[in-house]
Amino acid sequence: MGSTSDLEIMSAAFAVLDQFGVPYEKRVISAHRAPSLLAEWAGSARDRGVSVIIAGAGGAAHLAGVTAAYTTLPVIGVPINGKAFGGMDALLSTVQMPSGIPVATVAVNGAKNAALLALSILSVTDASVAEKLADFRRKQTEAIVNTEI
Ligand code: RP5
Repeated sequence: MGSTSDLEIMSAAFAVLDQFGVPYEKRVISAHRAPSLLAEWAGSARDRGVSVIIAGAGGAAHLAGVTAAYTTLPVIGVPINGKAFGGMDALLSTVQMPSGIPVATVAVNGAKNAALLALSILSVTDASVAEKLADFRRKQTEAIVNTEI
């Protein structure tokens, strides 16, 4: 994420990954305030064994896009609702990538779905994650079927 001020929103992603028992790196790296560190971190991610990157940032949210520029790993962008525009600034900054450098952008503050999408990507080659995802969906459906109002 771009700042510790994003931590509260991004915690929803950590909760999902913890629930699924999937290990992850958790870093604050700003595309604007620490660009060299971002280049080094994203550029070496595949060699460290990272499979998917989730990048959450608000405002002029260039984190996901710049991260995607430094790696061919899948990058999922989470636009964060900061102090202005209801997060529309971050949404457009994250989603409107130039052709050739994709970012899979989830909803504003959609950190939970970002983690679930990352797990879906992992599930292509990891049967254990695939089974846990299927179980998650089963329970989610059951909860709705059993809802009484
Ligand atoms: C972005 O600027 C960060 O991702 C954060 O959402 C926003 C504000 O950062 P702080 O000024 O709170 O550190 O780069």
